[in-house]
Amino acid sequence: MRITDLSFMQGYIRMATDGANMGWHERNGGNLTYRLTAEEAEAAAPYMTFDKPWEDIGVAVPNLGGAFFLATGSGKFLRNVCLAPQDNLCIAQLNEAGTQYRVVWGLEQGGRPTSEFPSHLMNHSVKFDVTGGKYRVIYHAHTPAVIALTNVLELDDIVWTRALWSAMTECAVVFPGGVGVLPWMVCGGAEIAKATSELMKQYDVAIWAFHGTFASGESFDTTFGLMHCVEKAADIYLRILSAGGAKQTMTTENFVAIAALFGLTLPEKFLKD
Ligand code: 2HA
Ligand code: ZN
Repeated sequence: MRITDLSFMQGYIRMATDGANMGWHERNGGNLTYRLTAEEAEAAAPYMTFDKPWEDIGVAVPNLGGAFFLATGSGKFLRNVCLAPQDNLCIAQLNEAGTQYRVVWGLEQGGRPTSEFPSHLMNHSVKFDVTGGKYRVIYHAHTPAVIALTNVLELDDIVWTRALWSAMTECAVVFPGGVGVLPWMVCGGAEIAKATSELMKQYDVAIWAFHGTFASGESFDTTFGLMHCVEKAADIYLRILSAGGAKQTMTTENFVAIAALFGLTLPEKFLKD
């Protein structure tokens, strides 16, 4: 038995590999964090050491005090995760106040958690509260169609949600809450962390202009599926624009019918033609 045989490790490694194969993780682009369950932390405990120093996170996430996160290493390539998880990933434990972390496993060649660790933790913190602890995954990817579309579509939640929903019938079912959009901001800092986590109070998806996508979910499967769906819809929408624009498209009535079929509540602000 190795730590990498544990199912949460396998799930993480598969998702990192799938994302890299999708073309979303050039070089060290993108990052993924997962909040372990108490049982998973216990199963991983024999492989952990507790001798590394505590480091400041830069933000405070008191509701996540004591939690363990599996995270990408800063500057590490998601493509390499499957070859050497112990060098490219780490498990970080938070202190009880949720202000500091220490690496308890991984990064065996040195390093620290992803530069977006403050963003990830603030988003985990918000999602922990709004989902009653159900959501465990935060995923950031450099999704090419979304990035391209941020150059041509107005950077507005309503404009983006309608565009993506109308690209493909499935979208309103996969992200009924819609998507939030941020203007370009410096990445890796507390500012973008705060702005993204504000969006995460209402959305599972945040678009970062000229940069990529942040997504959150309950499991590796649903979070990867969400990222995939958003990126595919953006790609379809770009093709529509490239073909000269839509001659006909889905209507508010169509979305209302989808919501009724699947028992979903779509926010009012997205239901205006
Ligand atoms: O991990 O994607 O936003 C590299 C990045 C920073
Ligand atoms: Zn990025």
